[in-house]
Amino acid sequence: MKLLVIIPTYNEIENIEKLIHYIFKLPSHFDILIIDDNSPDGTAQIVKNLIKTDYSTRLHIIERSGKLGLGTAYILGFKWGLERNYNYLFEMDADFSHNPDDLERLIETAKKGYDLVVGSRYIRGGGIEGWPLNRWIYSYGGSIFAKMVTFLPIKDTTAGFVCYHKNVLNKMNLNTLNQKGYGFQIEMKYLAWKLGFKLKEIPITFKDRILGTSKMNNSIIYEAFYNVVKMQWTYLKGQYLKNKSNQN
Ligand SMILES: Nc1nc2c(ncn2[C@@H]2O[C@H](COP(=O)(O)OP(=O)(O)O)[C@@H](O)[C@H]2O)c(=O)[nH]1
Ligand SMILES: [Mg+2]
Repeated sequence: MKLLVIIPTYNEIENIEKLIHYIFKLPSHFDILIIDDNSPDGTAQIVKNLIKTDYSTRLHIIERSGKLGLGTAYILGFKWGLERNYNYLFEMDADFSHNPDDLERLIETAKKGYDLVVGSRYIRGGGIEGWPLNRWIYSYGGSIFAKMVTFLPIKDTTAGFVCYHKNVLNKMNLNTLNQKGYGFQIEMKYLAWKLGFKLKEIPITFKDRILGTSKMNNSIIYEAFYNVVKMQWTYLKGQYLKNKSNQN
């Protein structure tokens, strides 16, 4: 069984090497794909050195010319992984907010027969450490808002620590998913649900980054609110799945 962890990076030089070593020491055999957007701090060079010296078969990098956003980075990563027949593909941040040990719990749960497993901050047993109140309100408020508008049966709709069975991604028309940040995360779960896949949340503790800086900004949050409404509206008009799913 082939497992691929996709990690978008923008200025993660303090985190990336340690994270890669950590993941490769886990009991399961994960491969890693880094999508770097020409980080000015030289993140890509660190990864390329590691590919040369230690991990030529398991570690991969795609370099883009500039900061093009999280959503498009993941879509590129999904396509890359599907072409290479990975069975399960993971989304994960580079900054240790997501505990790499939880990758094992995600895959364990997926193997029980779930198509999409979400590492969830907002179910019993999950949580967030180190976020200021306003950050928490945006995130939790956004999650509740998305649930209220769409009825999506997921508590942490903006979660970014996710395991997908390849069938889920194959069924999606990835080219039509053009949202950023939070909006992208909500839509991935919404579409998987509407396509009839089995979803499951498991509790995780999300820790705010210790090193490096956040790339989140208000425009990404506002866009997500607007797009949730638009998504549900298009669905109710009967046009959503036609555009967003593959016919095959
Ligand atoms: N390739 C790429 N990675 C990004 C971009 N924006 C954020 N990231 C990465 O996405 C992950 C989450 O971003 P982060 O700044 O930690 O967001 P936060 O945790 O919500 O504050 C980190 O691994 C970032 O390096 C981007 O535009 N391009
Ligand atoms: Mg982060």
